[in-house]
Amino acid sequence: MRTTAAVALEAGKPMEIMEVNLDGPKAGEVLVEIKATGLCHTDDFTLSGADPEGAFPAILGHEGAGVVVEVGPGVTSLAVGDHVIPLYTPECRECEYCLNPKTNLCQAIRSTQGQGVMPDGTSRFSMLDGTPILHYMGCSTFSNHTVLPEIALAKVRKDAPFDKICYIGCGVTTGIGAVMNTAKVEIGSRGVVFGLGGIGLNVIQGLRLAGADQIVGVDLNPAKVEMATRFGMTDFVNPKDVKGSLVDHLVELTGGGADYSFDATGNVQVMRDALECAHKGWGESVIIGVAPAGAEISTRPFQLVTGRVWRGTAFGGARGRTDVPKIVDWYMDGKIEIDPMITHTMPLEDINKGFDLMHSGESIRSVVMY
Ligand code: NAD
Ligand code: AHE
Ligand code: ZN
Repeated sequence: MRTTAAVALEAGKPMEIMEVNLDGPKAGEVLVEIKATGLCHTDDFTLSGADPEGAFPAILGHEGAGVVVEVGPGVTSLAVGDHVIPLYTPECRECEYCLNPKTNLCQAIRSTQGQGVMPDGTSRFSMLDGTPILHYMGCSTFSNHTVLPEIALAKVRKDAPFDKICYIGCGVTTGIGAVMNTAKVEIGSRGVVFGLGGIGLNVIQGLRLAGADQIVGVDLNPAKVEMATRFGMTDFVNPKDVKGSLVDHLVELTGGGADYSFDATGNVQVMRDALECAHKGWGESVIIGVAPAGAEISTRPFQLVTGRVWRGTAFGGARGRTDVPKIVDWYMDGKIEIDPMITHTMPLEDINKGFDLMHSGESIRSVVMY
């Protein structure tokens, strides 16, 4: 079939909207019509050329929601008409990782996914002249139609709006999951969140759900304060306004240090500050942000010797086929809020403007509606 997609032809260039060829689903695969997709900073990171796994031409996008159009041979858990959310972290329920309760990092298709191809080693997308186009994070939601492995789709209820639940495909689940699944924050905790964007605001929402007593937000952009306060931030710190050490300031503000801190910026110096503002003896710092090729984190080992813990999280530690339908229920039941964070919507033709809004700091989440 033919479909319309935003194609990333090369790093650092705007995507181009074009008709592309899409082959039908092979064994174990599913053809999905994407109805809506969010724009995550990770898409921007890859488009910029900073992603060591970035390869072009590719169809980016990994925060979508849509409807099953066709299933390939052997698909048993999904049928035509089902509503689905693509999963960049699949859940095969069989691999060594899925069978270990300590991780959500299913590895069943990780190596081919990282190379931009389906598990059989080929791409379903091509240009009209036949040139192959790579998949991205196994999802490619910047295409109106896409093909995914069955294990990379969460089946969700049909009454949930696509233009909101697409955000559960990354940002919402990552932020709330980092608090609930990775940090396992206890009631009464003090948290510090660096970066009040599409992910950090969901960390804040998660901290409030977990019953944190203090939720400190740190961002260079004061325009983020209103939304962060709405979602539960109790104190705001703009590093530009702090005279002296940011870490010392945060330790003082939290009465000795954060029980839990989170980096949602992708900046390795911020990651260090996040670790070092954690409380001596027990503070835990969770890295969510994705850093550019070549970037490394560092701190004095003494920071860890004296009881701080540094950890990371992917997709908020969520097992997608199991957890994502539950998070959709939380949204539909009013336990979590999504709508205010979706500050802009646009047709696919304007997707590059959505990234401009991200760069200028005007948007929280932009959503493309097909
Ligand atoms: P975003 O652009 O919406 O938000 C980033 C925020 O960080 C902005 O508000 C910006 O002003 C702030 N910021 C930038 N530099 C800062 C600094 N030095 N100090 C304080 N604040 C600063 O991005 P997003 O979509 O929320 O993504 C955030 C990060 O999380 C990105 O690195 C993204 O790649 C990563 N991410 C990781 C996962 C995962 O599974 N680990 C999932 C989604 C996104
Ligand atoms: N390709 C990058 C790594 C990118 C990365 O860490 N991705 C996160 C999800 S970000 C979603 O917005 C993730 O899931 N990581 C685990 C994994 O297996 O990719 C690089 O540095 O090579
Ligand atoms: Zn993302």
